[in-house]
Amino acid sequence: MGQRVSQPEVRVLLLGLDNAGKSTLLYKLKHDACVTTVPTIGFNVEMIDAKKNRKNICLTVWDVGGQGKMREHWQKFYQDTAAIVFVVDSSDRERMKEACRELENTLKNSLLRGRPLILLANKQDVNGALTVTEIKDRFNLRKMCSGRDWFVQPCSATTGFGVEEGFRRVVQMVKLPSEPGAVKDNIKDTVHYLRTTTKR
Ligand SMILES: Nc1nc2c(ncn2[C@@H]2O[C@H](COP(=O)(O)OP(=O)(O)OP(=O)(O)O)[C@@H](O)[C@H]2O)c(=O)[nH]1
Ligand SMILES: [Mg+2]
Repeated sequence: MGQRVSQPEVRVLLLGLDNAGKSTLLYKLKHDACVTTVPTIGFNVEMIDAKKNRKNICLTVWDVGGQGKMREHWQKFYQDTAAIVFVVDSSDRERMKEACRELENTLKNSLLRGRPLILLANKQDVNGALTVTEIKDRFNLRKMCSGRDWFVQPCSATTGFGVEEGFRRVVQMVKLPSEPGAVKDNIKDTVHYLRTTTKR
């Protein structure tokens, strides 16, 4: 417990349309379990330990409901977000445009400027699911993500394929509070950042 207090903490926001598989992913990652989910009204949050640059860090992963009415509340979660994980149901071709529109809206918000995006192309176990290349094209990600790092990871939350790889990418791409350009979400980290960056 005491150890966790000194661990850098980074906030990761899990977004995507309803039924994309966000909650299934979160529980697969946290408990390596295939949990039967119900649509999320509100949010789930889990803390996940990881290592970056040989340091222990803690990812606080916020999984916010993706139904239409819930999307109005997404922006309340943007503050202090270090990375956005946007989950897409790759088998739902009919809702690709809707997913693309929601992602575009999200990335426009100034609170998320420059934050890395990891797009999880979920449900790859379903026959006929769009491939990573097709998803990159449909979302026009090169254009949509200019000015930020981005990556598309194929995965299946139910089989577990690609899930850990996806979150390893998140850890790689996220900036720790002590790094330039990182989110400064508490005074201790801000003081540490100023001390280390002004040292000659
Ligand atoms: N075949 C398959 N089904 C999946 C996968 N991931 C999730 N599902 C199923 O998709 C449905 C929706 O999953 P959830 O995790 O509840 O979706 P969500 O994104 O959290 O949805 P909201 O909470 O409404 O935003 C469930 O029936 C899951 O079992 C996957 O990789 N493959
Ligand atoms: Mg959910």
